[in-house]
Amino acid sequence: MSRNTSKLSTVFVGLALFAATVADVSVAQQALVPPGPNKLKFPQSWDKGVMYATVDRHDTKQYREFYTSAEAVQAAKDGKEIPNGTVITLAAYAAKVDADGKPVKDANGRFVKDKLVAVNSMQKEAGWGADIPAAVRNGDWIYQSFSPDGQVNDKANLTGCFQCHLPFAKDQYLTNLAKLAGTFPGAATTVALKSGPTDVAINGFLFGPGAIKVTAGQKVTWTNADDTPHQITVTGKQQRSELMLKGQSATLQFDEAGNIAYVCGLHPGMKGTIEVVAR
Ligand code: HEC
Ligand SMILES: [Cu+2]
Repeated sequence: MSRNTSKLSTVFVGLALFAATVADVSVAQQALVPPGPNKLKFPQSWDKGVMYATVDRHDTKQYREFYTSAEAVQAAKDGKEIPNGTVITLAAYAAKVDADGKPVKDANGRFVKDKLVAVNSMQKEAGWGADIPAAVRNGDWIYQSFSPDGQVNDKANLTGCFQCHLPFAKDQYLTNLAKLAGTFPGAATTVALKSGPTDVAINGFLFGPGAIKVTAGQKVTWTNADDTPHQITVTGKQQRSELMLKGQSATLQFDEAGNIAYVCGLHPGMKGTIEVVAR
């Protein structure tokens, strides 16, 4: 009896976690974390820290740099908890584009930075998570978004920051812990992509092919060849894949005939469709 009860409660906790990680509009609209100023202050001299990674955002035509302290890098390398007092800053730049609006690439095939458009920061201090609703809490990390001149962006959806970073709980809520630790597979590591009728590659922030057709009951497998994590999120349903880091695959099964639209839960501008035909 008691064994059954504890099994059941595990299921409920699992479900609650799942529901909380779905970056679903209705949840976001509840404004669990109010926008506007909070304990996190503008990270002065953010660009004096260690720049530990950069990302080309093909979906939003941005170039991003990540900064933090030498202490945080060392903790990640040692497999330890990132210390309280850590500030991690994401500097988002518009990518330089050509006359057709396509991002210009440098000699290494990487985006070239243009104007700084936002400074997003996550910081951790003992007890800071206590104010955050349990459904979205990220340990003691809190978030804020600033304009380049250090003003709080009071339109920023701070609940969204917590929701998107929550699935990375086992990586201390960082989407890039392996980059911080220096263990991330380098650009030279190529990912083998399958091209069967139910395989979708993720490459350069695009689903390839973007539209596929499967039979009800079939499974679709996505494989991530990008340096950035991705996650399949079916629009209008609570169906969502595991996170995929570079080289990882995830599978979802579609049992009912109909048209499925999906996005990447981490990069909602990435879109794909699946036509599920009856058996
Ligand atoms: C739609 C999902 C999503 C939302 C919403 C989101 N992030 Fe992130 N965040 C990411 C992803 C994915 C990365 C990895 C870099 C990239 O792809 O741009 C990232 C990286 C970061 C990093 C660098 C550290 C790390 O995790 O690697 C910081 C700092 C950060 N985000 C802060 C914020 C703040 C502040 C907000 C809210 C204003 C926010 N994020 C909202 C998905 C999200
Ligand atoms: Cu993605």
